[in-house]
Amino acid sequence: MEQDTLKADIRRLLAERNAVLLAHNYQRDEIQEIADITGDSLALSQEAAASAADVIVFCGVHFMAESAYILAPRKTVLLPRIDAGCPMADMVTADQLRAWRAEHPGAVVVTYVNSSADVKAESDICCTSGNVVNVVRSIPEGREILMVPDRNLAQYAARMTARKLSWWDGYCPTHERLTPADIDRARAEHPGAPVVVHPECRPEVVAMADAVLSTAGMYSWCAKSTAAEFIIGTEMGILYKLRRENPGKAFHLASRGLICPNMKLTTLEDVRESLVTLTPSVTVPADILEKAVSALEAMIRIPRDN
Ligand code: CIZ
Ligand code: SF4
Repeated sequence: MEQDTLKADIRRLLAERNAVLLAHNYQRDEIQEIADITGDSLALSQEAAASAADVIVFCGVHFMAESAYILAPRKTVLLPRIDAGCPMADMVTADQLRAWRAEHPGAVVVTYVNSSADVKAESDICCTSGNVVNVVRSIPEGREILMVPDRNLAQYAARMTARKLSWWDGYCPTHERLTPADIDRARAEHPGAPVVVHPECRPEVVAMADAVLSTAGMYSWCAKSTAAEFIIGTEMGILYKLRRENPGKAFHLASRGLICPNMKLTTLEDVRESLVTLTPSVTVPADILEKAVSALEAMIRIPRDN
């Protein structure tokens, strides 16, 4: 089917179903183009909760749809590709976290939103890349802090807050691929362009960057900057909106490896099919939801730091 026909079909079905289409900043260009709202996982979950729609079509990965359901359990939350997961979220299980926690009585568990609902349910507070620094600062000095699952985000937060943290050994395979040699090469190709990277990158890459930001932070930083070109160290989907919102500026991906296969799974055909069948839907069992919602709500009360 032609893209235009597919898009028209999707818009019609969205209206018929009283549905809203949310797309993560790492989704394919055509998905972002047709979405009602694009954003990071935090912004999208909040939009899901605030929306008057009966159905949320979440174009992203599984943990994001779970978070949307946790914050809006009366709505139908569709994840057009149920196989779109996050390898980093899968690197820690609820059993593993319970066992780690048991070894550290009294510790505060800070869990990155890139985690399953089961893991969130074992946590005190969640964080995103947009508020991790403020979340850590909100914890009283002297309390032990355990962070899951991202070792790179945890090391970034430890450096920014000068706090001692313990971290789980998880990582994002996509961001992990970006190396200091890639940054050197990009800087040689684009002299003077600021290097803007995500805190999921390795600490040695983070140390080389001019700015370390969430995707939401990157949009506002690049819009405000007077630079004419930028080297971007996060998943390539971010380029769509950066280029559209900043027509006079050039954005170069720091490495060709910055593609998340899971974020690229969802196609227009999948979205259309999902709206026709109202499947696959994502739910969270009530006992898990009850515990996970307090960690997510605690996170939402902490303002963004970027
Ligand atoms: O929180 C998110 O949506 C992710 C995965 C990245 C970011 O920095 O926005
Ligand atoms: Fe997970 Fe990394 Fe893909 Fe985000 S970019 S969904 S953290 S694997």
